Amino acid sequence: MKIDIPAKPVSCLVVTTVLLISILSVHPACAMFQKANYDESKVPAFELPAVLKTDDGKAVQTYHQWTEVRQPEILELFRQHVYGRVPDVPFETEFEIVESDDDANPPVPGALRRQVNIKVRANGQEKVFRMLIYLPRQSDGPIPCFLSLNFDGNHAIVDDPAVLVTDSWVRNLADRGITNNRTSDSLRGIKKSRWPVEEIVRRGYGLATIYYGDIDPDYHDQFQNGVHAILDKPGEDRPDDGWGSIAAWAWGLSRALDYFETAPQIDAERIALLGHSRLGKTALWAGANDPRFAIVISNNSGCGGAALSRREFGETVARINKVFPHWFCSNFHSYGQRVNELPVDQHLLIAAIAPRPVYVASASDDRWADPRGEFLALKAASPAYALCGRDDLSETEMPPVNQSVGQQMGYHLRQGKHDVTPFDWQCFMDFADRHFQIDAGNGGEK
Ligand code: GTR
Repeated sequence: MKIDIPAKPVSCLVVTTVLLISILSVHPACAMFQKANYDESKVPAFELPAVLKTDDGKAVQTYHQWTEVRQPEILELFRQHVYGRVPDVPFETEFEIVESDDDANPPVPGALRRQVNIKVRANGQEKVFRMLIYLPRQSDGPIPCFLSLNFDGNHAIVDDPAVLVTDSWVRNLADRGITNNRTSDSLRGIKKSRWPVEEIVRRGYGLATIYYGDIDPDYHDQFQNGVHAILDKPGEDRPDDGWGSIAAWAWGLSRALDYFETAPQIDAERIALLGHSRLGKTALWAGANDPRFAIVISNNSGCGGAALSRREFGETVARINKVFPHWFCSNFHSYGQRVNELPVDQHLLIAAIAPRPVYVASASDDRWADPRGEFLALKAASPAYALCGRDDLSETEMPPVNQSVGQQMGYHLRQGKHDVTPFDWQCFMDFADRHFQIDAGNGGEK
């Protein structure tokens, strides 16, 4: 006997859903429903804003015109349209070494540990963020350092029972038992694969890190907490170019540099700033803004970092603003459907670091971050380096995987996923060795 299943209500539902998704996917406001493009042939034609031309069309031909006119103009455009502007209010900083260890058997062989509270005061309020520092025990003079924010708390980067645990807001990690936005001792060392501390100090470098959520918690709370809360002028409406979280994290990195300038063991003139992913976006913005950072390194930073927005490959401006509205200023939110109208693209962010050494690292499986767009942005920043009399990137095509190229502008495409691996670190340290004149075979001595 044949049984007729009443198909109508089901198909009605399916048709309605499909229809709704189709409508939503073409509606400009619905970036969430748009599928990411991973097809190179579908990358739209675009024209990048010129590196060596001012906004009003004047050619930039000398080093002086670069540093005095175009570079400040680029920074200002990024402040106004992308990351936002730090409020111009007076603030004070104080540094307190809260823990230091000269243990004969240190948890990280060959390393001294320091933990420093960076206290910032403004508008009658105070915010404290804590920096963890490892330094090589053997050194002849002030030590060059890598500085990098971390995602999960200082205690997560290393198996060291003495590292203090943050009580700031953290992202929940249900599989690790973190469900109330507070971290715990049980996360000690969970991210150690990304932080080869022993190897870093063996090569003669210090490593300094701050939990990024100590500076500004990574969720949208209308900028009520973190450093926004103490620097924003009380009672004033937020301007459309008010600073977002990336600008806040970047500002915090400059406060770490303020500390290095007071610490005789550390060479504040040889600081390599490094960041991964959203913190790679942050490293680029911090490095562009603060010329005291001697080297700037972006790892897998993608959209809003090293990747060209106009390619609309992987993550797009529309999507990033939708999912992470607090990272940028509100002016940036209006560019989702008109990236070609942005007066900047991300090659200008890299160019703004010139003439200082810059390194961009991509990963082959990290299509969301658009590895090719990262390479092309670095390449497109080259004229600024050439004008400054520095080596620009001579490669015209992406190098094969796992091959580091470039002198003043370094690049590699690591095989694998979105991550920071020992291979990445090896390339970053080799790059820093070259620029800081460190002989790697010599235990890090100059
Ligand atoms: C993703 C985001 C990216 C990237 C990454 C990260 O969700 O879309 O822009 O920054 O997070 O920071 O881990």
